[in-house]
Amino acid sequence: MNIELSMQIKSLRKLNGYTQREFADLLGVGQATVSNYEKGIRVPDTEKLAKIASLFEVTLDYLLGRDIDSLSKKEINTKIMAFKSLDEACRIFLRLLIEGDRKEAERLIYNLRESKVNIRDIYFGILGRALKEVGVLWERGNIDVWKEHYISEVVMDIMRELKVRERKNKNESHSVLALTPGPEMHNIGLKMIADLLELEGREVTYIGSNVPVLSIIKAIEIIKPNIIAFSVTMPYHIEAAKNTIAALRNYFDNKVPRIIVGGLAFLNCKDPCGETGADFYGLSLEDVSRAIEQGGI
Ligand code: B12
Repeated sequence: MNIELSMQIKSLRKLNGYTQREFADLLGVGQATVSNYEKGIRVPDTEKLAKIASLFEVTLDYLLGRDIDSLSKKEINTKIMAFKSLDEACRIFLRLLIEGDRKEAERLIYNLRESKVNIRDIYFGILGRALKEVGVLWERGNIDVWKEHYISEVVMDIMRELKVRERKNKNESHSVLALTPGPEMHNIGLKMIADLLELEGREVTYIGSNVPVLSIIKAIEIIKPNIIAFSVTMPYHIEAAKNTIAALRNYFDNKVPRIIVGGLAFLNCKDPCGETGADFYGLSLEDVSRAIEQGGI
């Protein structure tokens, strides 16, 4: 697939967080010109192309969409060692998957890990970021739902394989139960956190989505976790988190393990703990680690 210059400009501008006006000011052109670049109505001249490439710290080849299309598979693998940034690796990974070249996409990730790129960076900086970009492409109608599902599945397979290849630290001091409440299906972000906690040496029981409350209670009685991590993505599933947490509090009374909630759903929520009845709200792996340290029943 040949991603056009217009799409590259639009996607780089968005990924770098500029509005059309801000970007136009940086380039020294009017907003209408940027809009025309992005619609493919107008093509930047060579001077502007060079300026755009340098603003986004990409090569001209990359901007013109030639980077991948002109590279052979072998060249892609060699290039992996010389990535300028995780961002570039992420784009190549996503492009391979959109083109349906799963093998190369997988190889890219495993090669990165073998060349000692940190697993946390691979999870959040490449796989997670690629998924977020998939969300943008899906929203814009640039990729179909099946492709979104397919890419999520490939990402989960890669995560499993990466985890199997890792050596875990031995420090099984705290245990974590991780789940998404009720019908919340977005569970990859939480699985990433769960995997990394496990590799740090925590004992993690990840039970994913759609687990009935009675079964969560049974799990808690058996596992006795120090902390329970809930991930919510859809704002309308905050209610499911709230009901589940209320049921746990009701059943265990004051002996319920500490609870942390996180995920995209809380982005515009002023008081995630108040809304759900959780003890902590977090954005990241570090927030969960901090909550574990503060934890205790
Ligand atoms: C993959 C995906 C799916 C997959 C999920 C597969 C799976 N097993 O997870 C499938 C196809 C099932 C799906 C379904 C739907 N999806 Co969807 N999906 C996505 C997508 C593309 C990626 C999600 C992802 O994994 N992101 C990467 C991870 C790493 O990010 P994350 O989840 O935010 O997690 C990070 C943080 O939030 C945080 N975090 C997460 N959990 C927790 C927990 C704690 C305790 C802490 C401390 C931190 C924390 O840490 C993580 C790492 O940084 C997003 C786009 C996006 N922007 O994310 C859309 C997106 C979330 N989906 C969306 C929608 C609308 C849906 C559907 C309603 C429609 C549809 N597309 O079919 C359904 C709803 C299903 C349901 N019942 O829940 C919208 C949501 C918009 C909104 N907020 O209202 C998005 C944003 C797409 C979009 N651009 O519109 N989806």
